[in-house]
Amino acid sequence: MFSLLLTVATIAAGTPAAVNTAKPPSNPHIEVRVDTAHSQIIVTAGPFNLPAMDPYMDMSEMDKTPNEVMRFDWPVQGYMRGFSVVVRDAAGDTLPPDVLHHLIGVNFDRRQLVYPAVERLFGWGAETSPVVLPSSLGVPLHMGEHLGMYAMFHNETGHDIAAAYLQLTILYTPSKGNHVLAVMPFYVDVNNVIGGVTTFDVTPGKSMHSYEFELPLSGKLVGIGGHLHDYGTMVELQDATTGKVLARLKANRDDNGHVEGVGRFIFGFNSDALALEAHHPYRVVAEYDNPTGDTIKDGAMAHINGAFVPDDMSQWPKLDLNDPLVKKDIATLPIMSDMKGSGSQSAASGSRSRRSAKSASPQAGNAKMSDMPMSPMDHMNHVPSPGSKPDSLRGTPRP
Ligand SMILES: [Cu+2]
Repeated sequence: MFSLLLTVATIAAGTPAAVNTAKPPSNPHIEVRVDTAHSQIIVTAGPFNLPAMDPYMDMSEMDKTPNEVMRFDWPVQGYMRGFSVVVRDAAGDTLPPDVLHHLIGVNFDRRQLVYPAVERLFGWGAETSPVVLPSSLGVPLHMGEHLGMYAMFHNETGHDIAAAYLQLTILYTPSKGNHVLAVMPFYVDVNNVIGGVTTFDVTPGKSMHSYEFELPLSGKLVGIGGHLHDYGTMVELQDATTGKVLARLKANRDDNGHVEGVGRFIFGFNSDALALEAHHPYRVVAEYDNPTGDTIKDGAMAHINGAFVPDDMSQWPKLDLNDPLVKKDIATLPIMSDMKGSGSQSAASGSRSRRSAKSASPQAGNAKMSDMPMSPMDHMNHVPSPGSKPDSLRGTPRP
């Protein structure tokens, strides 16, 4: 599902766009089109001017590429149930998927479940495959709701791209005439710093990090996924009162401890979903095991995200735009703390440039971007067949 799209399309050098030496366009605009026949919303943004980047330079160089938040309004009364992204050039031809490092969607009208921060509605990385929820599920959105998205690009094609266009296709289910179970994004991090970096240092040997939290309303988790950087071993959800492990997501590591992926778990959509109680203490715990003997500055991240079905949607915490943390979150939105962590991580490990890390272990770099704090959908685009073995352990019997 998260298989890498390693197809590298060859772009002919010297396309009309590339030879244009005039000052390139730098004010991308956004266009939203609704295709009611196919229940699709097509959001096109651009043009973006993407100078060629040195593949061996530090990832922080990416901060120089356009990454403003582009706002648009949700144009239908209905549920979001999937999305996909392609990048095209001025001629409409598809660009290599890894030109787009990530694209994050934000809902400025709704708060996150755990944190006083705006909702991260969806996320896309170069390695993401199109996401589709079962038709009976969807993220509820109201017509006119204020959304936005921001992108980070990484042009390693070897030549400048004067005008790139993002094309986001969102699948929706109209509210009218459809019975849809509302699922909401769930995100909890061992070190979430709103408006700051969520990365932390990886000390030699084993280390644990945790964060205790409560939910403002009760509901059920139908599926979760985890995110860890290299040397992470697992991230788990605990009942903080009893210490019981509710779900453990193990990292898939190679012999050197490089993380190639983190487990995900679908509890189920009905009575088998994991019930979480309002105002009850829970804990997210992550373990790292760093064999290098060195501290890796800002090398780690750990979070769980997933899909949450509230018992009573009307109890969802209100977004308080006067809350200093919410203000800070919005003000710092395009800042990608994750990549800063990755950048210093590759710097710390010296010889591992992005490209060499990529070829040595195709998913290692991408694990960083594959499940960011945003959408339930990353983890929902497949439903395990009955009797299939989950790739994570559940510590307690089903309720
Ligand atoms: Cu990360």
